[in-house]
Parts: sequence; C-alpha cells; structure tokens
Amino acid sequence: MSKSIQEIPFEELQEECQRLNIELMGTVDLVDEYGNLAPWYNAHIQRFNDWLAREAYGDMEWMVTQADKRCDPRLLLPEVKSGVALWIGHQFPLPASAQQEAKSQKSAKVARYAWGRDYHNVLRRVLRQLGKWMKQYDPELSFHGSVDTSPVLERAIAEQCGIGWIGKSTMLIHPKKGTFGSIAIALSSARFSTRSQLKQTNRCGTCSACLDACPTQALSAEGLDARKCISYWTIEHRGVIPESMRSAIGDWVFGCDICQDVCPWSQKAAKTQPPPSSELWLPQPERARPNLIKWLSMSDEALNQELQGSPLRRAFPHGLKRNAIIVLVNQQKTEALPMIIEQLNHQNLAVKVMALWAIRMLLSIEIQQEHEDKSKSESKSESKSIFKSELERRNMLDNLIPLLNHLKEHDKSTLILKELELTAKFLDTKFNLELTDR
Ligand code: B12
Ligand code: SF4
Ligand code: SF4
Repeated sequence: MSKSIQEIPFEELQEECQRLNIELMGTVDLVDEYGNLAPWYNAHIQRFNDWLAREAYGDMEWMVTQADKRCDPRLLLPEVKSGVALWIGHQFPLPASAQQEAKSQKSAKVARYAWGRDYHNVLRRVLRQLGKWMKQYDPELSFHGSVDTSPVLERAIAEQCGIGWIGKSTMLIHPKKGTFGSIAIALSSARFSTRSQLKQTNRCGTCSACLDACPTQALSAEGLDARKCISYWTIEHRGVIPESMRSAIGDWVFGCDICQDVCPWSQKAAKTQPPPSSELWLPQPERARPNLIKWLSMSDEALNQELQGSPLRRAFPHGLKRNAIIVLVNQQKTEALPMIIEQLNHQNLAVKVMALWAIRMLLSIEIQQEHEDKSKSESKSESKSIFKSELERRNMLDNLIPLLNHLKEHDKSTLILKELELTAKFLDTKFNLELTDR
C-alpha cells in the first residue's frame, strides 16, 4: 500500500520509532533543495580533517581511506536529502551477581555498551524495519543505514537532529539520558514534514571532569587522541600494546567508561532514568565482569563461540587474551601465572609477547611477596605466595623452560626474540638458571 507522498509526516515517523523501542529520535536536512551540503557540515569537516592531520586516529586507517565519504554523505548516497538519528541507552546497573563478584575480589571491567547484545545487530534490525516502513511513502526511496561502521559523522548528525550536544569528552550527551547511548543514522532521499526539536545547548560549562579523570590525558580542547585512549588500544588496535599504556589500562579488559562515569550528566541519568529495555539488550553478568583466567583457559574457537552476539567479538579472542594478560598483571594476580605460561603456545604474536612480559612481572611480584612473608616471619598457611613449596616453584620453572626453548627455535620475530632475551636474563638473575648461555 504505497502512500507516495512528497514528505513523511514527522509525527508518523516518531510513532514508528517508538514502536521500534527507540528512546530518542530526530531528523535533519543534510542537503538543500539545490543539492548543496548543509552549511553546519563545514565546522565538522574542519574538525575532522584537523584530527586526521594530527594522526590522532592511530592505526585506524579506515578513518583516512573513507574520509571523503564521511565528510560528504552525497558520496555515500547520491540522492540523500535528510538524516534520521536514533538513540538507545545502555546505562545498565551492574547485574546483581557481578556486584557480588566485584565486592569479593578485584574484577575485570568491560565497557557498558558491551554488557549485553551487540548494539550493531539491534540497531541494524531497527534500521531495516524503518527503511521498509519509509518505503511505504516512496517505493523509490534511497536509504542507507549506519551503525558505527559506515563512513558517517554520526555524532555530528545526531547533534543536528537535536538528540544531544557534543561534550568535552567528545561524547554526545542528552540532558536526561546522559552519555551512555548508542547511535544509528538513517540517510535517505526522504524529507520530513517538520524538524523534530531544536539543537540542544552545550551544557558542559566550566566542568572538566572527563579531562581530569582520563588516566592517559587522551582528551584535550582539540578532542580525543586515539593513540592515548584505552578504548582504542583494547578494542581497535591489533597487535602488541605499548608498555607505556599497560598500567594505565588498569582493570579495563575491553573499552573504557571513565570519561562517561565521571560526567555529571551520566551520574544524574543513573539516578533519574529507568534502566534500558532488557528486551533489546539482555545484559549478562559474565560479560560485565568476566573471569579472565577462564578466558585464557579456553581455546580461541570456544571463546569466540561463548561470545556469540556480543560486541566483545570486535577485539577477536586473541585481542581479548592479550588484554586479559595486561589486566591480570595490573591486578597482581600471581595465581594466573600457570595459565599465562600456557599462552606461550598461542599462535598470536601479541599474546606471546604479552605473556613473556607478564611472566617477568608476576614472578617479580611473587618474589617480592615471598620476601614480605619472610620478613614478617608469617606461618606457611598465611603466606601470600602461590607456591606452597620450593618444589612447586621448581616444577613451574621446569614447565616454563622447554616452552621458552621451543619459542627460541621456532619463532624468529624480532619482538619475540627481544622479549625472550629479557625473560632469560630475568630468570638467570632471579633463579640462577643460566639460560642466557644456552
Ligand atoms: C573512531 C571511533 C572511535 C575511536 C575514536 C573516538 C573519537 N572520539 O574520535 C575510539 C576507538 C577511541 C572510540 C572510542 C569510543 N567510542 Co567510538 N566511535 C568511533 C566512530 C567509528 C567514528 C568517530 C569519529 O568520527 N571520530 C573522529 C573525530 C574527529 O570525531 P569527534 O572527536 O567525535 O569529533 C567530531 C564531532 O564530535 C565534532 N566535534 C567534536 N567536538 C567539537 C567541537 C566543535 C566546536 C565542533 C564544531 C565540532 C565538534 O566534530 C567532529 C566531526 O564531526 C564512531 C561511529 C561513527 N561512524 O561516527 C563511534 C562512536 C563515536 N563511538 C561510540 C562509543 C560508545 C565509544 C566509547 C564510549 C566506547 C567505550 N566505552 O570504550 C569510546 C568513547 C571514547 C570517547 N571519549 O570518544 C559511540 C558514541 C555514542 C555517544 N553517545 O556519543 C559512536 C557514535 C558509535 C555508535 N554508533 O554508537 N571510538
Ligand atoms: S575512554 Fe578512557 S582513555 Fe579514552 S578518553 Fe575516555 S577516559 Fe580517556
Ligand atoms: S564530564 Fe563535564 S566537561 Fe566532560 S562531557 Fe561531561 S559535562 Fe562536559
């Protein structure tokens, strides 16, 4: 039943979005009647190009290769006239059982958006339905749905749609819903009868909580430098994470929410807003606070299977294991040593490099704890050491040495050889193993 009209009534679009469980929506014209790009794009293009010029994208080369499309939606969809922005919130409270775990021991943290179902899948489904619905008005409609991975300036369009303002954290912020929300943009050849709402006023004011709290100073007046951002290193970067970043990663095994957790608008939203629709998201305790030793004990295939339908898959099992090793070192979990030693058998270079580094770090902590135990002359049962006897420690080293030898013979990459040399020197100094002479 084609309605074939020039403009889609805004109220009808709004009703359809509500039916699709969308919390916030808005529309904006992207090109004028002559096909010219909306003038507000200019400031964003400038900002984006400056970001590229500073190489603040790290090794996300896809931000460079598709820069022209990102800055001009007509190159992505030649008939484009407008954008519809959609927002669904993910400010979940920590699931009860994960709260228990967090209290009983230091647990690993995952960015909130990844506690439940993958928002890419949730929002792509919504966009498909929305596209179908819009085609009722115009069967010839051109449509492109964007959720994160398309070359679209999503926050800029969402801001112009009146969803929120772009804060100093570079997050899109809604005065009631805060920062914890995922965005989708529907580009199309449709026009809408009225604009949804006026642009939100920027309400950051004199606040600088996000800039002050960021542990790596990734935020500045110029925006975000991905090369300093924990989210970038733990999610987007493939390969070894530089030593200078490892301790700043703290407990974050996937993503980082620090600049959002400290934002007064997120804090207000947590107190005043109902939790997000569980129908859409289904947050799971083991995703919010995962057991890292369990992750390391699983094969990559099994871990990938376990994380089906989760955004955590973006980092691949080897990336998650790499991150897990860093967090276990930061949390001084010496009990993870045997499982970290096992990772020397992994196929991935970054996992092996991280494991070699972690073995040195955790053995140093272990030796330190042993000294502390001795100086306090504590009884064996109170000892913090993971080894109950000298024999146990010997066994662990006996297990480690053939793995190091195997790596030395079979893996000739410079990074591995450098780490092996450091590890051999360390073991020689601390345990008199005479490895460097072999
Ligand atoms: C690349 C990317 C990243 C990179 C770089 C982030 C960044 N700030 O650029 C990394 C991997 C670090 C990252 C991290 C995260 N990301 Co991200 N990311 C993207 C992606 C794919 C592109 C962003 C981009 O264009 N960056 C380029 C720079 C230049 O953009 P920018 O700093 O935001 O600046 C633009 C505007 O904000 C604006 N602007 C900013 N300040 C000012 C000031 C003035 C005066 C003006 C005129 C304009 C302006 O101008 C620029 C051009 O439009 C988008 C999806 C998409 N297709 O847009 C998701 C997206 C931005 N990410 C998202 C999320 C959720 C995150 C994380 C929270 C995940 C996490 N918990 O770990 C963190 C947050 C870190 C942060 N503070 O931004 C959401 C944001 C939702 C929201 N409420 O804002 C998006 C929109 C994905 C989605 N569809 O939901 N991300
Ligand atoms: S996500 Fe974390 S590391 Fe990145 S800017 Fe925000 S606080 Fe800093
Ligand atoms: S923490 Fe403060 S400065 Fe940063 S985005 Fe939130 S309100 Fe703006």
